[in-house]
Amino acid sequence: MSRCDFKIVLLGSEHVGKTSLVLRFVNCRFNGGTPYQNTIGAAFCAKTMQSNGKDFNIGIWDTAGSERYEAMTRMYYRGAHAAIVCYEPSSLESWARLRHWLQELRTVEEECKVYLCGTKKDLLDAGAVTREVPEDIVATYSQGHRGHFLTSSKTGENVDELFQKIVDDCAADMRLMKNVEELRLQLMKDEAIYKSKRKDFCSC
Ligand SMILES: Nc1nc2c(ncn2[C@@H]2O[C@H](COP(=O)(O)OP(=O)(O)O)[C@@H](O)[C@H]2O)c(=O)[nH]1
Ligand SMILES: [Mg+2]
Repeated sequence: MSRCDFKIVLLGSEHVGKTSLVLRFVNCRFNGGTPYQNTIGAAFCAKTMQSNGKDFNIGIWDTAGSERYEAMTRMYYRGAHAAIVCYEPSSLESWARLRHWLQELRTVEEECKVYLCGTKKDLLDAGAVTREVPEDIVATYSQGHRGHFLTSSKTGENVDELFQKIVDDCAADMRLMKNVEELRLQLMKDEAIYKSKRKDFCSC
């Protein structure tokens, strides 16, 4: 089974920590020492996760974030089941951009489950940066969405929790699960047809 059951997209300003979040989650590592590498267009990762004892393949699209690539980014969040919209609590600019993505998502992908993610928690905890985005404003905005997580890709804090909540929410969504089951059945039928055809033509 190679196709994805759930499609997750990461949105947010450049440098906010989207790629680091995906790398921490998928590879359990953090590349703090390496120079910043801008994501071009988007990158894709896949991982198998469990919810309620069942396996699900999740596909994660990490987008570029810069305005330069905005039209392209739209292509990636079309059909997404969930979106992680990132901001840095120490940057009002990144919060303004998050609000922009929330508006976009609401108009384009009504069904998409939205999760707000404040990044680089370790820097806040260590006092290396100061919070600029007030907590009460974040709480107000979070109410209309599936949740808010304050994560650190450096320590890993709350990263697995965020992705697990997404998979649990998707797995509990009856309408979405109906589509997943139908697609799985179709895939099994297609595979069976392909295998029987290959057997017919195989001369060995
Ligand atoms: N201390 C710390 N730095 C982070 C964290 N996440 C990302 N960074 C750093 O922030 C910069 C931008 O991260 P990146 O993931 O490339 O951001 P993107 O442009 O949103 O994909 C990089 O230098 C990362 O090392 C974090 O949780 N803690
Ligand atoms: Mg990136």
